[in-house]
Amino acid sequence: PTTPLPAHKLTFLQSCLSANALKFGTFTLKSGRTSPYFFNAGLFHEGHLLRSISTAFAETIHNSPLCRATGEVGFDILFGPAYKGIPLAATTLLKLCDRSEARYGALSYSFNRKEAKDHGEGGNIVGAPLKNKRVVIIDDVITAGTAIREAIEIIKVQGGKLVGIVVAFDRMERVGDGEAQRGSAIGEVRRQYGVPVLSILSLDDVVEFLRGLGGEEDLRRLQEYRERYQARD
Ligand code: OMP
Repeated sequence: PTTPLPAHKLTFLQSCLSANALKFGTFTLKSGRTSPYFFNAGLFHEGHLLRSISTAFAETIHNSPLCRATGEVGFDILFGPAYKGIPLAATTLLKLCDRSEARYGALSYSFNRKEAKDHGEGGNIVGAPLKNKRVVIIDDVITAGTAIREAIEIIKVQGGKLVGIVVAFDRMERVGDGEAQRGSAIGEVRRQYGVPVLSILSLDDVVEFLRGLGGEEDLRRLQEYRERYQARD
C-alpha cells in the first residue's frame, strides 16, 4: 500500500522534477558508487525555484524538534557550508523570518570561506561568529556523510555547539561497504552527536512517488539500488 506524500514534500518534489534537479540515469557519486539517480541542488537558481526550496526548508525546520510549540527556538545560527549551503542558509532564514519575525527575526546565518583570508576583517567565517552559539547545519545532500562531517569539524574548531542538521535530500545510504559499516550516514551522525538530522525529501519518498506514477523502469532501478546500499540504521 502506498502512503501519499505530505503536501510540502510533494510540492518540493514537483519543483525538483521541473528544475531537472532530480534526474534518473547513471551517475557516479563522490563515494564512487554508481547511482540510478542524482539530486543537484545547484539547479535551484531561478527565483521561483529558490523560493520553493527555501520554503520547504523553512517548513521542515519550523515543524521539527528544533522549534517547539511554545515558540522557543532551539538554535541561534543556520550554518551553510560553502558553496552550496550558502544561498540555502540565507534564503531559508529569510523564509523563517517572513513566517514569524517574533520567533526567527533575531537568528543569524553564516558560512565558511573555502580559502582563509589573512587581510581585511580576516577569519574563515562570514556572517555570525559561531563561538558559544547553538548551530544548525543546512546543506544539500547526505550520501556517505563526508561533507557533513567536514562542516561539523568547522563548527567545532570555531567553538560552536552543533544542535541539528537539515538537508534537502537524504539518500539513506550506508556509510561504507564493510559489514561493520551497515549504519546509515544520518544514523551515525545522529548517534555520535545526539542531534536531530532532518531532510525535506528522502529516497523512500521518491520511491513512493514513482510507485504512485507507475514509472516502472526508474522505480525498478531505484529499488535495486536501495536494496544494495540500504542502511540498517
Ligand atoms: P557525502 O559527502 O558522501 O555525504 O556526499 C554528499 C555530497 O555529494 C553532496 O554535498 C554533493 O556534492 C554530492 N552529491 C549530490 O549533490 N547529489 C547526489 O545525489 C549525490 C551526491 C554524491 O556524490 O553522493
